[in-house]
Amino acid sequence: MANMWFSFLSLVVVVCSASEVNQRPKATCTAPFLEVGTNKKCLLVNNLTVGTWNDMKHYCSLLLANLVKLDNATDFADLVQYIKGEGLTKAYYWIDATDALDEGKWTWGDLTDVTMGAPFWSPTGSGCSLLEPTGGTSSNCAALNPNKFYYFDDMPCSTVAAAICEIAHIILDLEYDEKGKELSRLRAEKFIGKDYREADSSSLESVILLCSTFFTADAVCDPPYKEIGGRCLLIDNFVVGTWADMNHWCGYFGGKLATLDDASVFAAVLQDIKTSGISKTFLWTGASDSMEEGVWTWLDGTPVAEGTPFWSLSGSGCTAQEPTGGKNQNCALLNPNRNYYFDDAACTTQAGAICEK
Ligand SMILES: [Ca+2]
Ligand SMILES: [Ca+2]
Repeated sequence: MANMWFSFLSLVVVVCSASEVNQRPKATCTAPFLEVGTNKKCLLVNNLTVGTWNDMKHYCSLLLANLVKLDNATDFADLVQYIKGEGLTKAYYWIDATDALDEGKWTWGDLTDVTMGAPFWSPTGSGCSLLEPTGGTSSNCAALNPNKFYYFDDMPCSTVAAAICEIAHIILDLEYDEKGKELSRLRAEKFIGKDYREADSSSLESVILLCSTFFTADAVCDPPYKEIGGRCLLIDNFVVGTWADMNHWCGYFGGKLATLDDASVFAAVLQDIKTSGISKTFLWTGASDSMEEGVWTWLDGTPVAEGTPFWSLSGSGCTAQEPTGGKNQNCALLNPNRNYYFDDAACTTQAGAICEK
């Protein structure tokens, strides 16, 4: 028995060391599509051609493409940076999300569920404490709203807006990845259930899938830290204190206030807050502009990303974006009254902490 385990693990290690087998097929975008973001989505952000949601879905289909699917916070963050960087601002952009088929149930064109809440949907309402979508049966299509810093917003599908098209072969890549993950999971369950002989290890593919399970497995975190979004984090509000106090507190556990510099990590933190049942509380991050007003940095000195999908909206009609506190507010926390989007606050505010080791 032990020998069989050993030889199987050897096989996994040997095959996994051939790293090229795990690489996603390289995306090559053909004009008019351009590669955008770390996941190399092939996108066309066109603010000149406009129409209803259906019109623009048709327009994309003429290019053998579809309206963009944004089910990944990193892709969303990269796209917003691209729109800003290219000066493609001021347009509403249709995306592939709709609840026209079943009011309140938002799906992408491939009928997968749209992730609701932060960090995708726009803050709205009094004090920006609510989140879109709020348009009910009169608003059944989603767009990136330039007046809401490109967060998702539901609009009447008859609204005339621009579009972001995504070429189909990337969608196929993503489907391949998702299927791969699902197969990995099923096979890993069999393996862990010691029924590994039934796992089809004779085919190279299944071993590769097992590899991806072993080698993208959760980071091992020392308690009280736990793996959240691939980082070792501690989200706690049992003790509250100033920003400096709580950074010191994190130090008791060998860490410091967290660097939430990645949209997918931020999304995972939000998910953890939602599922862990932690009571509604302000939570310090490691971001501050104490050293130089307006220049936000993490504790390691790296710059804090501006804008969407990290920072809350504020002001009447939610048409401004944090940070807005100037010299009085030099530390950033996750604000429970703003669905835990980033907000600047006085560093003396009493808040819990997100620590990272
Ligand atoms: Ca609706
Ligand atoms: Ca400030």
